[in-house]
Amino acid sequence: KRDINDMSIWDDAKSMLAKARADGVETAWDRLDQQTPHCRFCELGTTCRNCVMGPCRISAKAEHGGKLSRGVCGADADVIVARNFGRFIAGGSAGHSDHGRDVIEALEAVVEGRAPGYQIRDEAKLRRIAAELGVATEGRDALDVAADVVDACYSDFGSRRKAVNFLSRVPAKRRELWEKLDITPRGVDREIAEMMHRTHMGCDNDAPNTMLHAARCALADGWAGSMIATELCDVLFGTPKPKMSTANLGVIKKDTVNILVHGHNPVVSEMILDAARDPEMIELAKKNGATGITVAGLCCTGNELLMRQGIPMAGNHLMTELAIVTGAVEVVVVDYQCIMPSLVQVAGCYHTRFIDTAAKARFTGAIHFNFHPENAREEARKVVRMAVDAFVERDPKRVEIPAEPVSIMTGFSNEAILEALGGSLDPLLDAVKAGTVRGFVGVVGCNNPKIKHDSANVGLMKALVKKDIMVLATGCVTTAAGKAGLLVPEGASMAGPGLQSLCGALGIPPVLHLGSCVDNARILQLCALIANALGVDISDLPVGASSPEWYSEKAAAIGLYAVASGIYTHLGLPPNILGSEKVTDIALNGLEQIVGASFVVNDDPEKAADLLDARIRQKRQGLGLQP
Ligand code: NFS
Ligand code: SF4
Repeated sequence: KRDINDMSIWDDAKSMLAKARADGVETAWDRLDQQTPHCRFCELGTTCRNCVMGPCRISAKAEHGGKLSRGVCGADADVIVARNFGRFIAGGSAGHSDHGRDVIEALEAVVEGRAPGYQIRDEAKLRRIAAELGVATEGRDALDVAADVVDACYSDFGSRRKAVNFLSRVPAKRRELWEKLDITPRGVDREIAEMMHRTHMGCDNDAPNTMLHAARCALADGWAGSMIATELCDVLFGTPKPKMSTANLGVIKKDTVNILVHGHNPVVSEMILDAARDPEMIELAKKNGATGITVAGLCCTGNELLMRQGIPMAGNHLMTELAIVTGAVEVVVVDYQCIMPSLVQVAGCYHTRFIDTAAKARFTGAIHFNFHPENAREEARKVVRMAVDAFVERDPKRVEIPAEPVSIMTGFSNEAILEALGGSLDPLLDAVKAGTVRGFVGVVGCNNPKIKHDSANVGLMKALVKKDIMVLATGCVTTAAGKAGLLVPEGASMAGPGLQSLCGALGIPPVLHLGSCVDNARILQLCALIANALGVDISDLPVGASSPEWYSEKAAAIGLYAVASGIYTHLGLPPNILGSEKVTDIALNGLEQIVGASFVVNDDPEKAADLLDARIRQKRQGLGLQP
């Protein structure tokens, strides 16, 4: 068995890994060991299962004597790797964007008066978005405006547009480049469907061409699917404002009923939180011997509720199994994405109820509540009730809560950042010009048991802030940043002198939390705002992106839309493309010539920080600034 000290950098994780072993609970690390070594063909991306003349696998190895250089249809490694990568990107784009569509549906249900419990909480933002979408707002009722916003957003998913709506936010130079390359994203579903079409046997058999469409597909995610999810959730649940909260497994309380929300779409988790805050429910909890009800977050729906409502974060991706191992969780309620099916088994080892809520994400062995906007408020009450009832079954002898929570600061939407700056970007631009802040890097994404849990996430962030590079965090990186002390103003003591002084002046942390993974759209928008203010392209900015411990299709889509938007992007481990030199070279070099940014892969966070630093240096010089 692996040494627990090599599995995570955190004490709360290590304690629970030990408890999992003692309790006979299998974790992702155990299963990774069972799966290792992985299929080499699949790792290289050179297997194809796109038709039943195959499956085929390609090998350039001498021992195969040149006999495995093409699939039955004649596709070579380049074509197969590009096709697989394209489908991978389509999968990620579909995840974010279908989530975006669900949010449109929730807003539509509000407009039609059939979503009790939901409302428009930020009407000013609704009107701002409406104006951007060309929807009339003067003298109109909020619900009428929302009805037209719903229509405009739906239209971004179809085939009738030449470009998605929020392209109006993109700097002109970038839009022209996309036009020239013919990668302007037209419609979310269209680009995803076209990716599936192109990768059918006998269609797009030219790797660079497939890669370009992968970029288009990812851009539809970033500038439409994800952006719509973010913007409309702000309308429905409020635009995040800075606030304090807490993180790590210590947020699970010994004496309260504990409900963990997991997944991505706050349309479900917001209602759970609402029901859990109902005094009647709290009274019931007290009757059962608890002092109250805690709702804590896992992964991205946790980030959504953290940003807007300040709920505590129990953990990120690799903490989801371990949170249940505390033995103090009554209910895990999930919607979709990044929810390990193993959670059903882990929950089964304790008194924990595992509840799924989405017709499109059912888990065998789970308790199902069929949530939709019409019944969500009611269903959420049933879920909370179930948690309260389960509390009496908790076995105190099996409870171990391994940490005291740490403080974190959250809520840095672009609106909040602008407000903190006094309403204009100028103070920030001045700080960049003066070199107080040398640049920005979005550190985003997941955990992956192939990498010591959070070691690269934290290592990279610490190395960057030391170089006076401000970090913008989203997704599962958030909890890592929080546990490392980087999400509080005091964390500035870990930063270089410039960033330290800026953080001190504004009372902000060196790592700003911008939200969940769809909220990477906020980072895109911020980059566009800065580029427009300076009259340059996004690729001219001293910025970068990184996903040090990524695992998912969605993270790859984010990386690709960042690159295609002009942002140099580091990955801690490569996607499964190394079986094609051509595709690998496009990702690492070719894209720089085409879209002005590329990927870089490096598993050493210190080296990654140096690479991002060198990029920022180069871009600062390009803008005529001190490196
Ligand atoms: Ni992002 Fe969020 Fe976490 Fe990775 Fe999964 S929860 S959408 S994919 S694992 S950061
Ligand atoms: Fe093999 Fe070609 Fe079919 Fe893929 S599409 S499985 S390479 S025959």
